[in-house]
Amino acid sequence: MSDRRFLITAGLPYSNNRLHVGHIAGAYLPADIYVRYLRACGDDVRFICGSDDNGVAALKSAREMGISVEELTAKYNASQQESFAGLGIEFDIYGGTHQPEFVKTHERLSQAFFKKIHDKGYFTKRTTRQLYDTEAEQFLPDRFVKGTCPTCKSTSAHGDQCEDCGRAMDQVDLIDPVSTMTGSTPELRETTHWFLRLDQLQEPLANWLRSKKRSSECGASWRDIVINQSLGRIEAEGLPERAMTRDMSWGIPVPLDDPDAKGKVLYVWFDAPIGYVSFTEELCQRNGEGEGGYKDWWMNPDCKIVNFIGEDNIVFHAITFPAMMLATHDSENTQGDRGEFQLPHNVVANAFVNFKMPGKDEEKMSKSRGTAVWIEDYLESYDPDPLRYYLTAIAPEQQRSAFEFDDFLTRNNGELLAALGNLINRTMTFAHKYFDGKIPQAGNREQIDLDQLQACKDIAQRTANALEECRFKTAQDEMMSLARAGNVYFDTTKPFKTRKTDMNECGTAINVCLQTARTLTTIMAPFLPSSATKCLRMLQLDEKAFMWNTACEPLPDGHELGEAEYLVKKLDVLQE
Ligand code: B3M
Ligand code: ZN
Repeated sequence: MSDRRFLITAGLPYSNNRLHVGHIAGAYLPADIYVRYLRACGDDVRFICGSDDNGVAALKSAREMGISVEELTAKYNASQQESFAGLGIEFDIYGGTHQPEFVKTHERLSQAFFKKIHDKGYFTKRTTRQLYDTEAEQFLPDRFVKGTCPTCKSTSAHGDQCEDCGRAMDQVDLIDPVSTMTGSTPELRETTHWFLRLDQLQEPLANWLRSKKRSSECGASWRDIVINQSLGRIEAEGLPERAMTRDMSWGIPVPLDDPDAKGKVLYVWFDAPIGYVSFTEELCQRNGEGEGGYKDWWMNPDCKIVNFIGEDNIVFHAITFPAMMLATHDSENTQGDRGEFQLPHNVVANAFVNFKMPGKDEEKMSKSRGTAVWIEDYLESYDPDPLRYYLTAIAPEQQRSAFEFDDFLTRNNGELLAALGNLINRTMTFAHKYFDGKIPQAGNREQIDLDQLQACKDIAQRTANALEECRFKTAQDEMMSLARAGNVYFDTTKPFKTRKTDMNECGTAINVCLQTARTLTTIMAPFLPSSATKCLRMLQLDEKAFMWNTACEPLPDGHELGEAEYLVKKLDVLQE
């Protein structure tokens, strides 16, 4: 048992839609691989996720679907949980910022957080002008206003962005604005909001981010994409104040005794990251650890917090949320470089996965254009591991990549099946056919045999090194290189020939192949958990064999094997 503690979070998906492969590749699969690996090292880990239920996105979808926002978010929260379970992504808790069992704790902690920042003087209360829909009797969130772009004059501009020229928009600058809620023309009215003084927090933030750029501690150097979008941004333009409240009825009420706070809720990006904290609290309570159990994770410097997210969430995880946490610092800490909450050890972000049809250019995954591969649909026809394998093989760790269905099939058949499946299969079949389903005698090992056993050790170590550094694609490649080495060994030692000439020599080779399968079982488990479980059955081992330090423990001569099973299936193009 190691003495490391980790709290791992994966970005909270909005509960207004189903999950597609892009979401999985971006945050959830790498997080799950990391968690499985840490657990195999004996680390104390909690894996936290849940749905992001508040904000305009849910409100807008509910309106479009003609159902209540509670119904909508409950429906998608359930659908997300099903997709995750189907892919073997196993959280310790899956909450939801407005789900009935979570909303009370979430509201309490979010409001306390807001109050604390307020009391520390890190909010400015300011009155601005915003568009108000007199029919709906409410201020319009950016996404509920359409109009003409003042720059390119396109008529498909929204309150936050112009769809044509891509320019970010201030809703009050739209020409001829129309409310998409009622179709009426909104009027400008004054409204008051609370702005987080990011400008006052940017110094300690920048210093902290600089320390993450080049960390000597293993696995603590952040990816360039994260540093560039956070530190890079602060250094280039500094941080403006940002409104942390909204005029809306759906969300967490602003907890201030102030008439101006009436009818206002916390900005969804304020309360969503606190979801990580409130779900941790809920988990602690369920585990009987008493109230306030979350502090032992969030305020305990012995625990490392690692956030897994998609690239569009970087700013919020590497600037806004850390700034919120810094703003909770106590008065003795005049530098303001430490809050009550500890800052993340790492923020691991991936780029997007695009979608590619044969003979066409890559494009963004989109519901309306039908260019998304939905997990629910995938799971109707396929097992989880081929997708896990593929999404890690094309992991967008440094830049965007593309999901191509043919490539998925090709890699399953040409890599996963041809290397890993094949080695396990031929070894198991051989052991059953010629060695009575038992591990043959190790016998006299020669250099080639010793080299293969050494490769098991070296590759297990290299896989671990890459996993420690969150280089998942490299780690999976390492694991696969052991399968390939095993096949080369099999082909070179030719047990299919020696069984006719020298049964001892043949036994030595099959023994080494089974030792290789033993190591593979442990080191494939973070990536391909269902396949690894099949290997456990075939090798008649229990789950302790998933512990990393057992990866190269020799299987004794004569050890009884389980039945041979197909590890990887050949996949064909589906008939429509
Ligand atoms: N719901 C954004 C997204 O799904 C947002 C993440 C929240 S993490 C605290 O892209
Ligand atoms: Zn425009």
